Amino acid sequence: MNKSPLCSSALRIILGDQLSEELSALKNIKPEDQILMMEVWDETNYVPHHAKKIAFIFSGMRHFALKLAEKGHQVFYKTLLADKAQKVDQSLFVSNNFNPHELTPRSFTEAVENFLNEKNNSFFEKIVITEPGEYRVLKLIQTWEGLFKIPVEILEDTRFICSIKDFKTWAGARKSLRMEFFYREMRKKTGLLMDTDEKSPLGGAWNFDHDNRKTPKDNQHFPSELKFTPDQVTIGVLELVQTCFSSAFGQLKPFELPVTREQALLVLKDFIDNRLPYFGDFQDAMVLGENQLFHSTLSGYLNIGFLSPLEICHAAAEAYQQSLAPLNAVEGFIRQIIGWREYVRGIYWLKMPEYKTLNFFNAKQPLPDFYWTGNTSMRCLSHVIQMTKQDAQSHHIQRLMVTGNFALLIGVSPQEVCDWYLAVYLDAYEWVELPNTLGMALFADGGFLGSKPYVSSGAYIDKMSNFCKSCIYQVKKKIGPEACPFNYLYWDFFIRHKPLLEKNPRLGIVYQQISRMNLEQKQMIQNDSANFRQNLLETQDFYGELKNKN
Ligand code: FAD
Ligand code: DLZ
Repeated sequence: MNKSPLCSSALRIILGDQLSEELSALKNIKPEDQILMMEVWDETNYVPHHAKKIAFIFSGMRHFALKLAEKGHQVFYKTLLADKAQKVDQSLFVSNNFNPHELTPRSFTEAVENFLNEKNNSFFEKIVITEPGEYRVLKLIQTWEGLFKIPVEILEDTRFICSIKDFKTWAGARKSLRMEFFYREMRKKTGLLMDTDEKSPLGGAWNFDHDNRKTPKDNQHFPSELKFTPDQVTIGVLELVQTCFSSAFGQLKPFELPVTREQALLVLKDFIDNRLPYFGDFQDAMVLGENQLFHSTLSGYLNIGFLSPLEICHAAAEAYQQSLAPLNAVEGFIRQIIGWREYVRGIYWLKMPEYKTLNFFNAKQPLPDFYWTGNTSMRCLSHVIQMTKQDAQSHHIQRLMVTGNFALLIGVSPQEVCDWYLAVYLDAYEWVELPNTLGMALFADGGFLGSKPYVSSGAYIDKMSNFCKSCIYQVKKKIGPEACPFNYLYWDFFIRHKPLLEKNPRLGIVYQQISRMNLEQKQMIQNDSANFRQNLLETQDFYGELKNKN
């Protein structure tokens, strides 16, 4: 777009998950440039976000705006209830104005338009923005040049190790896009945990997962979490969220999360010192009353921009060099970040927008209500959902093998499941949530991301957790009203989807076992499963219903 500006200043826009001073949209910023940040309604309700997530993002945004202003930048900020953006200074976030102007802009586009209208038509030479994390937002930004008649520069998000373009090149050259091969490329690229020849992995192997997956003992001690007392800025946000999102999912308080880079760095240090050494051993373990175990809980702080993936990985690698953490833990942890995290982002941008619509199993069951309430007699599900309501966090195996596993087994519509995950977790933005949910947990992409569906019977949950001991269902029973529903649902899943799955080479053993079942066994599995799904639709609680009948 050709435009001869009267002024040479740029409007630099920062989105709610771009809170990093290293952001490409802030590179080479000039004193006359202006920064715009916006709290807008449309971003708070495209899914019904957890109250803690909204507060975390708003408080993070406000603290970041103050930091940039303190550094001398001209920062303008639109709070949720204000009709226009105001220049940021210490007083802006002190009190809330709960009398919103009728015309409060609802979307990023409206808020930018309002801001531009306030200025002289030719005030800005261009808009500069870092590529967003969601396809939906990218499409919106791409309309701005036409709408506002001003050039819009969309810059690469250099917070990632692998650019979208480089991932496409990597993917284009191969038939199979397995994460493990991508991960090896990232190890070589970053030099993390590489031998002195820069080609071979430290310790002689790329992956030490066979040393992981232990179950904790009953008296296992888990380090307590770091907690932060809300300051005045956060208190203002909590008041706002309490007033405007009073029926939002999840507990807003206590709110003890880090809301600045400095606080997130303390969480990183705490993880490296106290959890990393055991991260590998207990990566897949689940324990009643515990949400974090030896996980880092860094995803939310990483995805919002407080921390960078490389600084986290270097801190972990340094702990290994100093003999403070074993290789299986450090390698496993680094793989999650430079492997899985970068890989799922690559898949998202490679496959959108079609990816979001995939439904390999044609699953249509609605999401059970108890995903929002936690009220179910299945102990594993009630534990994970209650913890999610409390913290807006849950570790990987809880998301994959409890809530994800169950949704896949009963055949919930992938789009409903994805919306739930996008809403309830602090770290959820579509670029990372969608491939994990639709691809990894639900196999709705038919095996593009994973080679077989991640489903399990109750035995796996029993092995990795202490949930089953206090559940009213019996994990050892396979059939009948007292049997753990995961048991018959597991076999029913494979029987129902035989035409789609039986040729999968990784499922040969499963279908051999099914072929050894007699007709009656199969019939019982299918009957119990059909009853279970029907009861879920009607009563939300299978066990209670059956007990009443018996
Ligand atoms: P740790 O176990 O300490 O792992 C370290 C870091 O590795 C994490 O902080 C995270 O940045 C990264 N990581 C680990 N696994 C993955 C993965 N599969 N994909 C991407 N990054 C990974 N992660 C999100 O960040 N946002 C999401 O919205 C999200 N949705 C998920 C939905 C489902 C159904 C599943 C199965 C997984 C999802 N994950 C998501 C991945 C993973 O569960 C979380 O990153 C992890 O639980 C965050 O906790 P943590 O920081 O303690 O992780
Ligand atoms: C998730 C979220 C919420 C709740 N609110 C805002 C907001 O008011 N302003 C903002 O800039 N971003 C918000 N976000 C994050 C965005 O919805 C979106 O996920 C990211 O910008 C990724 O494109």
